[in-house]
Amino acid sequence: MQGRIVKLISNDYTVEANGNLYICKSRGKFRNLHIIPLVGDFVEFDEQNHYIMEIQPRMNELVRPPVANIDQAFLITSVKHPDFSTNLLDKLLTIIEFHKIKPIICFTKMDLLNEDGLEKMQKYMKYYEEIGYTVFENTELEKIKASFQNKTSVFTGQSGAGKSTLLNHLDSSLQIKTDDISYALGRGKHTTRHVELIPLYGGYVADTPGFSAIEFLGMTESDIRDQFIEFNQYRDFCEYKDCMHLSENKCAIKEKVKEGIICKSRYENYVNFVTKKERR
Ligand SMILES: Nc1nc2c(ncn2[C@@H]2O[C@H](COP(=O)(O)OP(=O)(O)OP(=O)(O)O)[C@@H](O)[C@H]2O)c(=O)[nH]1
Ligand SMILES: [Mg+2]
Ligand SMILES: [Zn+2]
Repeated sequence: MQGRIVKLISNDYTVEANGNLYICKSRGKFRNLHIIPLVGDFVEFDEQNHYIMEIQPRMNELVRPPVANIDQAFLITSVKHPDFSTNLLDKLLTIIEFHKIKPIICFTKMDLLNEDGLEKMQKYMKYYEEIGYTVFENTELEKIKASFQNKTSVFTGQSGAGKSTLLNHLDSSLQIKTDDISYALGRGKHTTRHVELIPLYGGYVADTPGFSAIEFLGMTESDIRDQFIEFNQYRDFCEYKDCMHLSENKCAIKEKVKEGIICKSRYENYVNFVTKKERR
């Protein structure tokens, strides 16, 4: 029978087929082939013995969160507790772009900002929108619901950013556990412990455990460079065809940063990502 893996807890895969759920095990042969079935996989399974038999080729897959066949990723980005980090957002954008998944930036906890903070955030939001990203606030529930239609979406972001809270607001019947204590202490504690695809508003949405750190797995320096989407329109004006926009002379990107057209924090994060060894 054909189905889709919608949940993984320990070694139990929940497979959905024609509206029914089957708890299945993975077959030993996958382990030998070094394939791990992922949430989001389309599979052939044995409904008598509850074994996953075959995995359909994947459109894409992420390591963190471990999900396959994703159309779009909501980068759930807290602006306070935990505080807004351009570094983290730009890192997530780079990784998601590299996997050819559409990023949707979704800011949370805007209500906790004072006037100054709000003004600063609005500037960032405008910038990310102008370079071509979809930007939501977690209060824009109708817009978010509409974007789920016929798509597989993942919610990803730092622990405590408000992923599960937003899902509960989108559908109050979900009642996913969220963390109040860690919020009071100002730190995340990984309230969500497993990945789960939830059918919602005509699509599937994955709630995932948050993270405290992520890495650029399998990406080269030029891979990282190429995901900074606003650089691409100027790069032909760099003196060197393969300019890395670092110490090269006559670099159009550095010029645009000086002119204030490319956001300084974006450029600084880029330099950080390509020059630091943190990702290897
Ligand atoms: N003030 C405010 N608090 C929020 C908002 N969104 C979430 N929170 C709070 O932030 C805390 C963490 O929220 P969660 O939804 O558990 O965060 P999460 O991203 O699911 O965290 P993990 O499951 O650990 O990855 C909870 O106490 C929420 O009530 C918001 O927009 N404003
Ligand atoms: Mg959660
Ligand atoms: Zn350059």
